[in-house]
Amino acid sequence: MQPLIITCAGVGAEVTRAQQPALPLTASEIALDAAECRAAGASIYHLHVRDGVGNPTMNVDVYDATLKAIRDASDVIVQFSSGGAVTDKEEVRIAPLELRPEMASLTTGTVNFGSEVFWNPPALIERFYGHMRELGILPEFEIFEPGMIANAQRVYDETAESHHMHFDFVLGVPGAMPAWDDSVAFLAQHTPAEATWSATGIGRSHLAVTKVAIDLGGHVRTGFEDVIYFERGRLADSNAQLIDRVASIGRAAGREIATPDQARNLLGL
Ligand code: KMH
Ligand code: ZN
Repeated sequence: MQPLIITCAGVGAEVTRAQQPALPLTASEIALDAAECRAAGASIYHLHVRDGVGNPTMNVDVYDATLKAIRDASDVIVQFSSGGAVTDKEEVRIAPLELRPEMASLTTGTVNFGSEVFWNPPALIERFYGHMRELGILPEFEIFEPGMIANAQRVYDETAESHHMHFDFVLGVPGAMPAWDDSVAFLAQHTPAEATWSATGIGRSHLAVTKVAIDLGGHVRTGFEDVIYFERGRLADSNAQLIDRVASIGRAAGREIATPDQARNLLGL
C-alpha cells in the first residue's frame, strides 16, 4: 500500500473558537499549527483563513500572509480552499488562486450543507478547474455526493492536458452523503483506478471513516474543519493531536506515513 498521506483541515469556515478553543485563526497561529501537524505526520494543509475578528474570509492578502508564514515554518503542501463559506460568491472564492498554491480544493457539484446550499454549478466548476490548471495548481476533487465523481471526471476529460487525479470524500455533512459503513468503499470503487483518494467523516463518524480509509489503502483528512472532539465528550487539544492519532492508526495497519515530498511524488506535483 502507498505511504499514508494525512491532510490537516485545521481551520475550516464554520467552526468557532467558542466551540474549539484551540482553533488557529491568525497567520502565525495557522503556520505554527501547520508545523506541529507536519511534525505529527501531516503532509498537506487544507487552508481556510479568517479575518481580524475570526470570521471566514477569502481575502487575498490574508491568504498571501498565511501562505508565506506556513512556507517559512514548514515544507507541508498547502492546499487552498476554493469553497470558502457557503455565503461566499464565485468571484471571491476564485481570487486567492492567483497566489498559486500547490493544490486547491474543488467541489464538483452543488449540495445541501446543513440548512444552507453549497453552490457549485457546472459553469463554476469549469471556470475554477480551468483557472487552477492555467496556474499549475493541482485540484483536489471534494466529493460530498457520488455524482460529483462523474462531474470531476467530465471536467477532466474535457481538457486536453492530463494530470494526476486526487479525490477527497467528505462524508456526514448534514444534507449530503452519510458515512454509511460502505460509503468509502463505494466511492473508492467508482474513482478511476489510477487516482488517489482520501476520506474524512464529519463529526461522530470521523474515526470510523479514518479506519476504513486506511484499511482500504486510501488516505485520510482530519482537523478541526471536520471534527473538534478527540473522543465523546472530550474536545481535541490540538489539530496535531488528531494527526498523531491518524498516524498511529496508520502505522498499526502497516502504513508508512508520507512526508510532504513523498506526497508530492504520489500526487504528481
Ligand atoms: N466550507 C464549506 C462550505 C472546500 O474547502 O473546498 C466548503 C468547504 C469545501 O469547506
Ligand atoms: Zn474546506
